[in-house]
Amino acid sequence: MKRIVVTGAAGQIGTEMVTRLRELYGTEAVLATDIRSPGAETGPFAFVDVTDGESLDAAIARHRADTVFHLAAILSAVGEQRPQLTYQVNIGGLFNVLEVARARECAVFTPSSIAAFGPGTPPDPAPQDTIQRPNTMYGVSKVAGELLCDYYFSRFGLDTRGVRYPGLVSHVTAPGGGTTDYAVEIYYEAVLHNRFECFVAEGTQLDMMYMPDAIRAAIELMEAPAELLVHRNAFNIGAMQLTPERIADSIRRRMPDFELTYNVDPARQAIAESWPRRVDDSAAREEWGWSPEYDLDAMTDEMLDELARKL
Ligand code: NAD
Ligand code: AKB
Repeated sequence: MKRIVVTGAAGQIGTEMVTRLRELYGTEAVLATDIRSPGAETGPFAFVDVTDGESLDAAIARHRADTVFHLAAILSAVGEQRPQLTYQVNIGGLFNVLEVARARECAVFTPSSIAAFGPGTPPDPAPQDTIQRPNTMYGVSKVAGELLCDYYFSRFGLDTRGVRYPGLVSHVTAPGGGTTDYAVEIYYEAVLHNRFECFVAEGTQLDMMYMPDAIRAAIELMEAPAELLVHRNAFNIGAMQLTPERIADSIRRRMPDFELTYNVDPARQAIAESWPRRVDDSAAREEWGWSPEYDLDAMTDEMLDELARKL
């Protein structure tokens, strides 16, 4: 992995992925791309819409890339508002990335999500290999993406790899319209107003992960010896199982008066309830040594410190 193109580089994951990849491989080695400009100019950037295969191909060829981190996507909540766009970006965009990577001989990292599971999946824990019948367009696109990546590996020998991310918590770039966004917003509101009105219901448990662990997972998977990988494109990875009240309790260690109330959004609640409460990530642990570093309180401490500085 020496010359890298990142799609969706201005997003919640992309911003921090680009920073870390540039620290590891050098600023000029990493071309950030998106349909919107990144907040800060930290190195090479190009406007690339992943639904435009020619422009994607031109960027990858010009950069002489050997690896693509494909992060451009529409997330779950926006996905239910705009299912047709979600299909075009998440499935059409991935197809373009795989086709260009096939022609240009690039390795490809594509994140899937806990959204690739559905109400029929055993919820606690969701096994690595199990029933996947999601009922959101985002989830449908993620299952299709996992299968497409498997197909390009088995049919064309393309080095495709990926993880099923849980909800990601971070302080650098705001999340882009998902269901787990509440777990980010709760920290912003704690720092700004010492209270938070939560759009998912009390007791709703989902897997979550702090962004530094998520970035490290992607890079470690891409650096892992290929012969170790059985589940190439859809490794369950977990770190912590959170409910709104567990996060609030962690915040109250430092802000005892922090107030949590609920105003449930039925659309996002329904999405959350269709996802598992926990994933079994033993395949990732066994095949490439996955292990999270952050627990809830360590994440809370860093989120509150960083947001207090930023806000
Ligand atoms: P995000 O919404 O923050 O960022 C996505 C980026 O893609 C945005 O900057 C957007 O401008 C860009 N984009 C949208 N349409 C595009 C197009 N047609 N061409 C090029 N760029 C386009 O999303 P994220 O949280 O950074 O997610 C990145 C990937 O990780 C996605 O595949 C997502 O499904 C997956 N994922 C994220 C989470 C999470 O909690 N953040 C969890 C599971 C999986
Ligand atoms: C979302 O909520 O849509 C994402 C995800 C879990 O894929 N954060």
